[in-house]
Amino acid sequence: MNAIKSSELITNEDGTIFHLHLHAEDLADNVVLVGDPSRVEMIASRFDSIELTRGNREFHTITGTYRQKRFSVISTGIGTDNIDIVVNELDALANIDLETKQIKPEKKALNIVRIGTSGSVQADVPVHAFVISEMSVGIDGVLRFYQDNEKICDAAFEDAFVNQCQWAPQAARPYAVNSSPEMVNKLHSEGTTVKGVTLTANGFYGPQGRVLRLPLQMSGINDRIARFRYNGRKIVNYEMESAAIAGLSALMGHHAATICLIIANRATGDASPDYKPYMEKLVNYTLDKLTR
Ligand code: R1P
Repeated sequence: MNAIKSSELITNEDGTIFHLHLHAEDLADNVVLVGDPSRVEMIASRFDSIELTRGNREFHTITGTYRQKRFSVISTGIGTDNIDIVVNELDALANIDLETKQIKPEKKALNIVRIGTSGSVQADVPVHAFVISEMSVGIDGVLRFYQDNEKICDAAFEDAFVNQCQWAPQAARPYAVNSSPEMVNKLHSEGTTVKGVTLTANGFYGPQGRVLRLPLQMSGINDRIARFRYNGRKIVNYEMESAAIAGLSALMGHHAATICLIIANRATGDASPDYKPYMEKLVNYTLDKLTR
């Protein structure tokens, strides 16, 4: 097979991959993704041992061991544009020889869990709830650039969403994609976590229905999103990464899911006065689940 061109798979002088600045051996098979770079250190402070700390732009990595399991915690910054970078580079580290730029004959599957913050769109899913994204609906369009995206998406769900929410025809068609069911089951505890559908937006203000000075193209969209129902499913929360993580991971053969802390409720107008202690609880909960 031909090698991938250097312009397509860029490596740095030291042989690390372009944005993450990691060598293949720096990456653990168990990956925790977070948006906020400061969350990387907070999570790694629980580790029994740390073998590597690396940072470039918003992408900070700490690899270490927690309860005898090797983890890499990596910050992605905000948005699915960054997720396109991070998940492609994680996959390249796992499945492409960075020296020869040849795809390795044996495929490696990574376990990827995003621990994030998000906003609830349902009045009965309150601030400080833990929400697991069983399915994510991406309104960002990133997954649509990859061949066979429609094979892993639920077109009937997408049609129902577009119709019920009166989605603007000039906006990208939303893509509905499942998380890894095994990972969702591993993370879920009845009574502690809520499983649901997460809406992944490509912006924080207009794309999540917030009005400051500019009126919205899709006026009243959040009410329609909250009322949307399909096959007993509803949208629970908004954030900005889950759908691209789930979609790219599904196409590449990795096992991914997202678990988020609700820090604001868009339906009731509540916001957490201080979400940090609850994020610590969510991190403890998730690491415990991942090492059982
Ligand atoms: C927006 O403030 C950011 O917070 C949420 C959104 O998805 C977006 O990245 O997640 P994180 O707290 O993980 O960054």
